[in-house]
Amino acid sequence: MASQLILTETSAGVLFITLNRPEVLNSVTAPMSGEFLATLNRASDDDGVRAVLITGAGRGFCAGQDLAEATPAPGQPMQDFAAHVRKVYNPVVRALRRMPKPVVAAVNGVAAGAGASLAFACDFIIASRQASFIQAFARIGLVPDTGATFFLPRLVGTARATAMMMLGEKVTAEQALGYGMIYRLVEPDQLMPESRAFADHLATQATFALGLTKRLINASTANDLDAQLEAEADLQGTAGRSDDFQEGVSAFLGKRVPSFRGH
Ligand code: T3D
Repeated sequence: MASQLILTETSAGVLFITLNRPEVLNSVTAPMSGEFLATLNRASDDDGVRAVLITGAGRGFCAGQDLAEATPAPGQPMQDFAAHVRKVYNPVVRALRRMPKPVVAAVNGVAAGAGASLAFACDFIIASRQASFIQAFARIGLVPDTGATFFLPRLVGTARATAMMMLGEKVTAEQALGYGMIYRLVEPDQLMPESRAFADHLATQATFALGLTKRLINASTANDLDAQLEAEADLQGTAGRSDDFQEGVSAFLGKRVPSFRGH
């Protein structure tokens, strides 16, 4: 069923997801997160979806937790944030990382708190020159969550990650490119055309192997070298049995462009 909180559209193998609460910079409520998770889970199981593109409606990408929702009504107890993070945010991060196809974040504006973390959990970040990234948690006396303490040090190194997470300062898209935090920086009016073209390209590639590659990237964060070499050998065996591999080699030898079907 269509939701107003999460807009979706599928075209040529790309699932296009728009976080849609523009009046509050797409800050996240529990119902919105539930819709987002269900959408990601459906995409994960749908062979017709070969790439996912996520953006925000209006001038923001996502401002993290909706702070109005997080604030108890007068006389009511504070909600249990541990339970909330486990229920609302952690499953989304797992769904993004387990998605067996590439996920692109097209960051159109500010990405703050858990909104920045969501972008970091994607495989590619393409950012508009108007985008920015803020580890807003420190500003309100919370700790970074939604995977920020996992992804950010790996993306930018411990020194910059620590500064971002402890100071809560705005990092511009241009700085983010220099830090290696994002894949590509584009002019605002080019964000969606370029991101769509990029996702369209990804959706024509060897999706099955890309999904296995993502598994290896995930595993590399915990494995030692021997375990990682073994995982590569194992999944190379799996990739080598795929139709896409047959097609890739046949196209190479035939000096033609491959036509991958994603399995
Ligand atoms: O609940 C739990 O389980 C804990 C988990 C927490 C995870 C988290 O994500 S914690 C971090 C939450 N996010 C923030 O602290 C960011 C709050 N927002 C801001 O600091 C600023 O809005 C921005 C720096 C992101 C952007 O600033 P600016 O000046 O461009 O926009 P603005 O005027 O502040 O915001 C525009 C509107 O969006 C405004 O509403 P209004 O005044 O027009 O009616 C503002 O209140 C609303 N808004 C922005 N962020 C949120 C929000 N409303 C609710 N929650 C927000 N996070």
